[in-house]
Amino acid sequence: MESTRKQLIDLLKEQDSHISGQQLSEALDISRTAVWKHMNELKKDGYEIEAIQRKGYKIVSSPDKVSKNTLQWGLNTKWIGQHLYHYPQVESTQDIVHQLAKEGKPHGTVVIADEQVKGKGRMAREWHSPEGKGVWMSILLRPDLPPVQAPQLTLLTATVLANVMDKRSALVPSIKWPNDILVHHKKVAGILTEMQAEQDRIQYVVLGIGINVNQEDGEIPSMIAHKASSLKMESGEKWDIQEFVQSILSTFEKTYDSFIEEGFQEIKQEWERYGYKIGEKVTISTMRRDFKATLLGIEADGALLAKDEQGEMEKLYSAEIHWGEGGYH
Ligand code: BTX
Repeated sequence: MESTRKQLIDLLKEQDSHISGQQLSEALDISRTAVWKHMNELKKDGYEIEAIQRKGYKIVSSPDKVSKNTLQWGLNTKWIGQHLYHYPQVESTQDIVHQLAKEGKPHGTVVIADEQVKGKGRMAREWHSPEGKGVWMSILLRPDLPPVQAPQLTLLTATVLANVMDKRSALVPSIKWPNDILVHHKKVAGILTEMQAEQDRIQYVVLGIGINVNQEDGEIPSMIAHKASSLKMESGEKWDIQEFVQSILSTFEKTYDSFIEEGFQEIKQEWERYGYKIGEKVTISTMRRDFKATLLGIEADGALLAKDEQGEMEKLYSAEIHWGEGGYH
């Protein structure tokens, strides 16, 4: 039933014009009445469908609201999002996935919410996640990797987000080490990777993705408005959150699978292609000191590589990067 509906949506989406009930019933191997019933179900889930006699059906608009059904029907993936939970409001999708992980839910389980009231960033920072305006989701991964490789998953996710934004718009995203996606020097997305591990094996990883999508001017809290923005504010266009999430999940699956098979090299190159300020001079603050350095790229273990003014190479695992006036600090 669900897969027929998914095929039906795919068929309708492929067409620019109408597709007849007869064609649909043949393609899906179901009766005309069954096609009609499916159409009614789609309407219930918020699809607007035009039906014209003798011409057939056409999707006029897809639902604005995210739901488990509509997300899964258009999802072309093998393992990610096959278990998917959608909630209108949660404290944090991270906590829900931790819980699901403990209950034994599989690799690729996804939790997505319209709103988070206790969205979290790194080091117990807050992540502003207003209702219906962004992607607030967490993915459960059970990689067969040693814990030292966990930072690679954050870097991988950053390349996936940059790639999808790049493909779907004229925006030029960049990745600020280790986990921010910037557009026009402002943060539009963040990644939070939390891990449960034994000494030499990861038990599971909860990968949190927060993306500001459709906030308008004035909807970003004033405290962070100088350094944060949304895709809509930067591109001038409203984004279809549903399709955006589907494309993130399918790109994630492909990238993750090739990372597991072929290793980190390609991700590293991709990361450096989008890397913010790579090849440029910045100020780096670590626990020990502040110094000026040129950013060179990343290492396989996720460290940031920089060369200081004395020509010394520095490998950084935890640091803040600053530059110029304004912009992100
Ligand atoms: P971070 O620690 O790099 O960034 C947090 C900082 O970013 C905050 O201290 C604030 O200055 C700024 N900030 C807060 N909200 C926003 C926002 N909406 N847009 C831009 N800047 C903001 C980044 O942490 C990791 C964020 C992960 C969020 C996802 S959402 C799904 C999942 N659930 C959850 O609770 N967290 C993750």
